Amino acid sequence: MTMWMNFGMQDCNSPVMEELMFFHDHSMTILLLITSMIFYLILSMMFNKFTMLNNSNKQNLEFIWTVLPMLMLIFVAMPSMYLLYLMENSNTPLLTIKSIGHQWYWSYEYSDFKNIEFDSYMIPSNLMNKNSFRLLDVDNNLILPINTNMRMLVTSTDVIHSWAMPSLGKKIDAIPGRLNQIMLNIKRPGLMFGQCSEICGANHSFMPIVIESIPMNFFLKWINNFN
Ligand SMILES: [Cu+2]
Repeated sequence: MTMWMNFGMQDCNSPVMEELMFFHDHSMTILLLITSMIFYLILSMMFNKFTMLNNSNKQNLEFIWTVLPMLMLIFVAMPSMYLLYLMENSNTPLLTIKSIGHQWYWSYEYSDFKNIEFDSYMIPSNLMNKNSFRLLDVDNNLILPINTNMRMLVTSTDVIHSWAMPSLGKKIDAIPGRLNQIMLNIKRPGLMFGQCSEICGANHSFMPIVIESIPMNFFLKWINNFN
């Protein structure tokens, strides 16, 4: 049932994505009210014979129907601006991860530790397990701790890619010769799926991103046992 309720979208896994979802519901509510009112007005104008001659030169009426839509736009614009700044917000990160786009796979570096870097390739259909997610699973997941402020530095070695993770509300371009920064904070343990979001070449569809979020003590164990 949940799958149908959220139209196949993944559940929110970060505070920012949760706010984005609230904003979506808020603006859709306003949109629905406006649309139904317009629909009603169109119908009523089609089916009555009023000439509306009395509506010309009515200053008060014109003032109201100018100011009301303005107020509605402000009620949409204010939370939108707030979210725009919230998404760019950066606070002191405890961990930095570098994500590098290649044609056509991602590689990750944990620069806070020694020699922790790996490539993350999609698992092709002929090598899938029965429980694999087709075109989404990778051989090496990006392992991240939960409830931790993290900084992701995104770049590319060849063409422009885009690192995107819908359930965290994150999408940032990976541009050769440039480091883009994005802040991550994951709320709960789980698997999250994303894809490259910039048409980057023949195998653009086949360079997915998988985050596996785990509690900090497990993360530290994973770091210690990495070789
Ligand atoms: Cu790409």
